[in-house]
Amino acid sequence: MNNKWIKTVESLLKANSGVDMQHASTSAIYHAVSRATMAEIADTWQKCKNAPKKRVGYLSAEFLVGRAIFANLYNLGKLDEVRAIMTERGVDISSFEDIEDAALGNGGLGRLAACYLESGATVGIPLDGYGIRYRYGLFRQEFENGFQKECADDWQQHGDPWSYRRDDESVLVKFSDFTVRAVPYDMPVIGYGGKTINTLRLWQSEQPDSFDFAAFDSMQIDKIAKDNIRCESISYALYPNDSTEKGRILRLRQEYFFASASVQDLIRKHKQKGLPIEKINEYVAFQLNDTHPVFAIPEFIRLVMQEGMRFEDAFVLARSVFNFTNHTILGEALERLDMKRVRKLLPKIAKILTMMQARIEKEFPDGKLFLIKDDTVHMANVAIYAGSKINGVAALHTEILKKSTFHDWYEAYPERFLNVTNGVTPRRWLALCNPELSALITEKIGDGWQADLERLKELEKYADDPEVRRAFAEIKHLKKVQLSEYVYKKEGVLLPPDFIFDVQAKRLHEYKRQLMNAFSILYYYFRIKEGKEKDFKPTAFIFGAKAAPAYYNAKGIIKFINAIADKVNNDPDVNDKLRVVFVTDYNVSYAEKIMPAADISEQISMAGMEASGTGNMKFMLNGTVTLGTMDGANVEICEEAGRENEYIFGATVEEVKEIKKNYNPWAIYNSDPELKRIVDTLDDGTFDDQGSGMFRSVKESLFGGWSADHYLVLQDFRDYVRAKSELNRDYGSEEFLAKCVRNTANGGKFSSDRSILDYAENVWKV
Ligand code: 26V
Repeated sequence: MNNKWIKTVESLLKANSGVDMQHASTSAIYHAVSRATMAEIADTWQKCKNAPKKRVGYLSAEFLVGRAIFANLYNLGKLDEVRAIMTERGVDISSFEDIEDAALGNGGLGRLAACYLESGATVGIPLDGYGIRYRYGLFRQEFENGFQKECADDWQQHGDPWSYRRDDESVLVKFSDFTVRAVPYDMPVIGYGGKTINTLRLWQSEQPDSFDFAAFDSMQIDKIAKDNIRCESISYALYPNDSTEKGRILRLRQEYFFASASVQDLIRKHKQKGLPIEKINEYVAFQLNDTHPVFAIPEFIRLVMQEGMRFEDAFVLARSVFNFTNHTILGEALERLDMKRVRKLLPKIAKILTMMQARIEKEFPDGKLFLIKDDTVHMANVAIYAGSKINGVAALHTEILKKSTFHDWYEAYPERFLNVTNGVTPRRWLALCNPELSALITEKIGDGWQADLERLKELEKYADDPEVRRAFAEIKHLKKVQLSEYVYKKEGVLLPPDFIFDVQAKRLHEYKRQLMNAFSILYYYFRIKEGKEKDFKPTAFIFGAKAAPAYYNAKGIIKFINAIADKVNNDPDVNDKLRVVFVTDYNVSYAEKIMPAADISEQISMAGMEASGTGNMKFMLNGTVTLGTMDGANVEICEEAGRENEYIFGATVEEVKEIKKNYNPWAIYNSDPELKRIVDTLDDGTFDDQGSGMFRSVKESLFGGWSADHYLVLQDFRDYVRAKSELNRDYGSEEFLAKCVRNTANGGKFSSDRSILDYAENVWKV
């Protein structure tokens, strides 16, 4: 950065905080540095906005962007310079780590959206994000006696210097009972190299008129306040992935709110260019990130009909601009909305959905394909019927969509289905979070891999070079030392860096089987105590996960793992061999510290359940072997790296289907005394759930009712510990080190640049 930039920082400090650098708070300096950088990029950003080409609107209820400042400076090529300039002035920029992440997403789906925007800007595709500017993001997690406690995530506590409010581009969104103003906040999305800057536009809901004077005159202060709250409540908080029904109405309002605002915005921009509405498909494409933005389709049809088009033409036009990505086959996650509610809140949208249903009845009179059934609208069906393309997020997942989830649709429209395997941005998930490994890579293969990740292949030959293996291992050790210090400071648990770091970091869900991992810890715990694991290499089990607030069993599993951690870490018989930690408030910034320090990447979902996974890719790039099932993108990780370089276990999708025909968890439990003893710790007094009943409920999920051990924890347990023990034996050997190198070397496919180019070519045609 030049002289001008630091002058701007200093004058911003003076103007906004009335202090110089020596006396300013971290938050004030953060603000000034960010704003000075915004000024620096303003011209490029403006130029990119007016690109005359076709633009893509990525509609997503979630963008889990994390911390912006380091990634932005890195992509501008200014991070080292800024660090040096600030150090000269007595400021350590790592203090900006105290600034909260923008956690405007739950997990995989939201983080994917953030990676995709960054890649779009990097490969130079005009891709803009549209979403909601939640006042509160995903809850912050604390533990109280080992129980998860949710706290409000006030991510704007230190301001929001990375966005501009654009009042002049506000739009109105109408519900049957009231109207709100959608106010856009624009964040720059800076591509690697800084040449392209796209926009993430997040809508905030506000009252249409700032003040109701009539009400004020008649002293109806409570009415004023109520109206205000009603409007602002729409973008007040991000919904956690919950299966509960509460809050459905507000959720529906959220979905329509941002879909409508985004579509209005793009149509308005199109008209401002003086272009005819019938040609909008030559200038705009929409990607619907899961079903949350699907209201955009009937809203689009409504708006172009307002421009004078007939329904049929409007429908055909919609079909040429919308595309849809599915992210899960989990039944309870497929959105179905009560039409009674839609009619009540959004009568015009309900009418258009009904017209669409009439159209499909005419086209397919047998009723196999439908949008509305039993007065319930199936949002995924709307997206498939009224869109050009539908994609799954990994090869296996897309096959499952075609074969079962959307089989009837696939038969009717095979040409609409395609796969686009997920990816992650190598800038944040390798270059930035692991500068040590990045330096080694650059030393070996030269610069440029950051934006051309297939070049990592050139590392493959070094897998056979003992020196490079050792260098890899030394870096891994260094990252473990760094993580260990951080975890000790934050969690008060000591993880010796010479232990194996075995990590499972992802949302907590029964299908992801954190419980099976917990059981495996108890397996080693008992065996070590009995002297049966003489050669077991010391292992630290690291968990990071949030459970949806209303997901009772997920919270029970968190408490269970925390109870295990307590017991194991304090037992002198085993704590030279085992450590367990459940890190608090796992988020993007924590992930950036964890991924580079992992020796083992746990990807152990029941086959068929994890659509793709993206954490698996982040671990791989950082030289970590996968301990996993043949699920999601794990399959492709094996394809790329060679299955012999991962540790694969468990039932495959086909085997799961077979096993489920007559599955009996009791039989497994009764025939395996070691496993029985482990499972029984849930209710034999080994652990205390403080009278909550949670552990009993977790145990019942394995046996009780129609869905006994729905996710085959007991079934896969033996093969899991078989693979885990094999990994433990191999660890540290020359061959194991080679596997680590081969994982990084073969991670090229999993760059989100590749995913975005796939979308551009096969879906958006830009
Ligand atoms: C939704 C819900 C809604 C209600 C019940 C509980 C529940 C549990 C999970 C979900 C998933 C929402 C969609 C999602 O985040 N899918 C993830 O998308 C990632 C990016 O494509 C992918 O890598 C993950 O495998 C997939 O789970």
